[in-house]
Amino acid sequence: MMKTDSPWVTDFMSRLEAVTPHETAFHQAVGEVVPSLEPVLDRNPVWRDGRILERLVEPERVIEFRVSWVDDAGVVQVNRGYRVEFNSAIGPYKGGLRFHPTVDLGVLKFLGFEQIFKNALTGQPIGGGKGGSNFDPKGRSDGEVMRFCQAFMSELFRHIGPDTDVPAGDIGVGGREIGFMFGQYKKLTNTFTGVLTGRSTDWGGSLIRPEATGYGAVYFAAEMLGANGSSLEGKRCLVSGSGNVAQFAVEKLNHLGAKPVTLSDSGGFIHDPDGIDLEKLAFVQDLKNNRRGRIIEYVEKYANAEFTPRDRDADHNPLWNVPADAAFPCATQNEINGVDAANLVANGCRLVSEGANMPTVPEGQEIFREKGVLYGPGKAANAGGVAVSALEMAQASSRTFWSREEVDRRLGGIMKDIHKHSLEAAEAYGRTGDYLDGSNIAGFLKVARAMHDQGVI
Ligand code: NDP
Ligand code: 2IT
Repeated sequence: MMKTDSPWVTDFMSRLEAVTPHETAFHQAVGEVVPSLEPVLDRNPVWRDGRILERLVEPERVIEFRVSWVDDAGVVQVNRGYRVEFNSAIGPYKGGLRFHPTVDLGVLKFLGFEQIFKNALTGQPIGGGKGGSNFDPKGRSDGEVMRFCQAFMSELFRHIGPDTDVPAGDIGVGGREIGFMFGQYKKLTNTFTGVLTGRSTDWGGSLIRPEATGYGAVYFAAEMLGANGSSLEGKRCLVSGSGNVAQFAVEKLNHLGAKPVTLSDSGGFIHDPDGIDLEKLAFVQDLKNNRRGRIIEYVEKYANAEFTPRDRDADHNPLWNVPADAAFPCATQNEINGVDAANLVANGCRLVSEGANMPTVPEGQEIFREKGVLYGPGKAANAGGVAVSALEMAQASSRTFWSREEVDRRLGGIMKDIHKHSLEAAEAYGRTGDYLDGSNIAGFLKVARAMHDQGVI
């Protein structure tokens, strides 16, 4: 939780922790939001009396299920599947599916909770949800991934629908997995609908959806810099991760004249002081998306780059100690701790735009705040992905599809609006220039009004 002197915040959090023991990631996500909302509830006692916040931290529904499947060796495997249908006040549940061995209910509740605010910020009619499994796709054949996805959807299909709950990708779930899950949904229901987003453009997907999260995080950074009379031109940038979000952040940074110099995966990070240009990015995309290789292979191809293996026992991640002007964490939660945040600032980093969800621990956020770093929290900065998912829903249901330029133009407009509304909300509640408070408040206002309008349900 952010540092607070407020007895109300402390009391709210201790009651939440008492009824949700062990869900530490969820406590962290709620603890980031509640201090921002105190002045909002003070000014709107009707929401306090209506216990809007108490209702908001309780998912409307949690589905947990067994996923059994047979691997290539003929061995029966058992995983656990989940869908957290968190809040439908402003639209059908919407949010990704994560396949990663660290997935548990606490992780999915953190992601689902953040999704409510993020989706409200996009201005699109989508509620908040998240799901996934502790299945680890690493090292699995295409056939194994297909059988897992089919087994997962054989239960999930009865809970979702294009007007009910619309999942998409997240860590470990990309175009391949969406294809297998869509195929199984279609077979079980005999319907061809927009039940999942991130589909191939050959069968109902939107152009720019693969690019949208990474592009959006860079557009958000450009907005923050623009509001301060600066730009990304010539800026050295640290990017973590090497998956969907990281790849398209690197692409857009190149388009805007910046110089991305790092990428990572769970094995370590590469530093290329010459910059990761579009040709090098194409190598990474082939490596990661087609050959499913490791980022260490980058340094075999590009001799000027250096690889640093991950040291799980270290108190900091040396990626964040590379001197740079800006940082784009695009891997996973809690990848920037207090030491990392201090290192970034000490080395001249003046901007952080979060492509990942909750990549910075509260102590790190506090450091960015104190040092005046332009800090774009994930729920604002990475909202471009789900925003284009909502545009995919609109296109699919009207059976009309837009050009790349049209979707990209809308994405740019949405990121601009999120930036503006976050700043306006921060200003209105006495937190001038604070994007963390501003995005929490702007997202909450819309959901709170909708929950109030719809009565106690
Ligand atoms: P991918 O699976 O495509 O890529 C994830 C990347 O992060 C990989 O390089 C992976 O390395 C690395 N990574 C994952 N977990 C860890 C870990 N525990 N420690 C170190 N590295 C790790 O996922 P995405 O790019 O889609 O997602 C990245 C982040 O962006 C996540 O936080 C996700 O929630 C967020 N996000 C994604 C959106 C989307 O549209 N896809 C939208 C908004 C946010 P390795 O392969 O070695 O595991
Ligand atoms: O965290 C996220 O916003 C996503 N993984 C994307 C969700 C979506 O429905 O596109």
